[in-house]
Amino acid sequence: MTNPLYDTLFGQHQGKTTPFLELVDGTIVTHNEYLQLAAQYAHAFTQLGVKPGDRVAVQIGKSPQALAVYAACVQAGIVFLPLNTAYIADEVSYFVENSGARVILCDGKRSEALEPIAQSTGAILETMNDDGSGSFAMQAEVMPSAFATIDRAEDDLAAFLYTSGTTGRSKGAMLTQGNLLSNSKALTDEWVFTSDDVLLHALPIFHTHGLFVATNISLLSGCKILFMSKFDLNVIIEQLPNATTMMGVPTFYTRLLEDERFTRDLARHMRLFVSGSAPLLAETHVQFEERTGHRILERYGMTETNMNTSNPYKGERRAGTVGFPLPGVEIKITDSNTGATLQQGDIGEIEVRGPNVFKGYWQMPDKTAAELREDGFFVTGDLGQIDDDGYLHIVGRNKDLIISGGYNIYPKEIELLLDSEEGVLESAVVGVPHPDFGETVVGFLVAEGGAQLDLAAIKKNIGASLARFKHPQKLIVVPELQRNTMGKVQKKAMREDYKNMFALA
Ligand code: MCA
Ligand code: AMP
Repeated sequence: MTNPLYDTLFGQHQGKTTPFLELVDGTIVTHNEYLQLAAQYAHAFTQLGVKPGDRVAVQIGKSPQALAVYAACVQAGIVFLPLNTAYIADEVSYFVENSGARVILCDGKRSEALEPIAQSTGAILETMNDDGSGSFAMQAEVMPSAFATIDRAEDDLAAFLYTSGTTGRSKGAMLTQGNLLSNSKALTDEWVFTSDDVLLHALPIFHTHGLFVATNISLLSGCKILFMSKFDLNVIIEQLPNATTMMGVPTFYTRLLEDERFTRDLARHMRLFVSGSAPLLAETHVQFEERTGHRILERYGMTETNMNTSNPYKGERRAGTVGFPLPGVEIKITDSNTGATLQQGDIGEIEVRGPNVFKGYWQMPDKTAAELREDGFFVTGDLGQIDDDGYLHIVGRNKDLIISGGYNIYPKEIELLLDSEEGVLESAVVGVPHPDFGETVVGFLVAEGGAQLDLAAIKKNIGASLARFKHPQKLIVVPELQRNTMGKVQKKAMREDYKNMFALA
């Protein structure tokens, strides 16, 4: 094989007029149409001077064309770097600079904001709008609809996905062709995906869940995707009877359960509901089964590792657990301080090893060495326990991270902004339970002696540097931050004290 990822996922569909994407308005994009578009895009990138191994930063809305950019990068050996569409220019600037991206592909509406980044980094700015139009499409449409696939090996990079650190700046997780391929094979088998399936796809395609898990499995199995631009409850309810499978973050499932139109009958044709990216409450699992008769299959993954574990398709799907290691994946529970493997049943750091585990962080050898051991085990920062039957339970996090509606938010990034506000002595940003997003952001501020803090002004100021989903839902002034005897801020205790502030709202 010349390009294992392309040949296995995409190339197998060459020339086939089978449906790949079905849009909400009934439009069908066949596998062949999709691959022809991707080939034109691969030519367009090549024409722009992008070489195999170069990075292309992509911040565009979800569309068939956007998904074809992913295929084009794989076919041309380019490293695909998708970015959350909510990121503002400051945030994008870092990713482009750090990755050395050759091209920034953005929505036409964003080009003015991103142009200075292109100028300062020397990247080429091209546009692609939600309907696929834009400067990039104009160059691509005159290109041939076949492209000679670039040779790649399993160890070559396919994508960079940025993930934040608890202390420093975001890190580019380098994912290889082999990482993506091994995981899509394992998941397709484990979850028994076939070409008869129809996957309801409402996740964004700039993260592992919607991009690699959902899309790669669909490509490998040849199943059709009901392709929605975003999660819209009305559209989901309308389309569910046409689907056999769905993947979502827990917020998808709690929103469905809140709607009385979501009935057993509506879910009658479904074969499988998968949840991940954030903890699914055991009560949601139970309520879902009571309402529909289906047990949600919960799995556990990370940007750096793709999927690690999954509840079984055939065996018992156990609420509050993330199941067993996928084939080829090893999990161990270790002492966070010493790294020593703990006894079965003990709580400790979850470590993972396997073909799914990334190659390291882009140009950050120290950070890579700190998290990826020489023996191949990756230290996840999640705390877990393996029960007597071998199910993995995630019991907490050994990293300061908030997961809101499946999006990761790093408190440190917000604290640094709050601390630099006038009159603020120090701050602590904490994730408190939220009925819709699972967790949400609350900032605690300590004022400098006697200062009166203008919370509205602070909110506005810090908001200018942060994507909307990271904005604190509330800022609270406190006389001091809770600390232990070592002086460490006690976020767990603060979370506990404020755990009902949104639940009761
Ligand atoms: C949108 N908003 C949010 C979030 N999403 N605020 C906090 N947390 C969020 N997740 C805000 C917007 O900024 C906006 O604020 C307002 O909500 C409405 O925006 P809208 O786009 O209409 O929101 P929504 O459609 O209700 O979106 C909620 C959502 C979405 C459907 C839960 O966030 C989503 O699709 N999440 C999935 C994320 C995901 O794919 N994660 C996988 C990561 P304002 O009104 O103030 O402007 S991959 C991963 O974690 C690992 C590998 C794994 O295991 O999968
Ligand atoms: P990310 O950095 O976006 O890849 O997020 C990965 C993190 O999401 C993991 O380290 C976990 O903390 C969390 N996560 C993913 N799936 C689950 C799950 N099923 N249950 C609990 N946490 C999860």
